[in-house]
Amino acid sequence: MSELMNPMIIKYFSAKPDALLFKASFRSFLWWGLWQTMLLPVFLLSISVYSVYASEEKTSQSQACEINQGPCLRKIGGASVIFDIEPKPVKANRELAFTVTLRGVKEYDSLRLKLQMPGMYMGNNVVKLVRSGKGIYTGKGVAPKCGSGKKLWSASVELPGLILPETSFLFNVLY
Ligand SMILES: [Cu+2]
Repeated sequence: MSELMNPMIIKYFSAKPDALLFKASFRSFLWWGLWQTMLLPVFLLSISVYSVYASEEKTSQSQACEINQGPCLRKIGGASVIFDIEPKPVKANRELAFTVTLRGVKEYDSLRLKLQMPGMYMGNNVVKLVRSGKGIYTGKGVAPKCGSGKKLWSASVELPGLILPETSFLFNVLY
């Protein structure tokens, strides 16, 4: 057995207990110091990552829209997205004319407008908005009456190629 032990282990076992204790505590002190110096950059990095994530969240969130008061404006950087529905007041189970006006954004042939209820699957309801003027896109669709009695809808405009490829407007329908 003793022939199999390497010199380091023999040295370790033959060392005096207080010397061993000192070695062990000095080593743990070094580790602690290493942790402290490593934790600070990790901490700072996580804060910066979180703040970028938080601001990203903020810009991708839906915008509440008082649609019956008039069109909704959403600014994204230097671009503007204006959302409107006619006729007013906006009602469920009725044909609605959706208009999206883009300023400071490239021209598209058409846009996809997804109609959804937050937190509920209401089928695949996509309105095709066709370009009807410079930066103006229009199309018709229906927001069905919901069995749950909820009236909040989300209209998400897909803007392919932009930093924010989708922007949503929240609006209420009347029954
Ligand atoms: Cu619903």
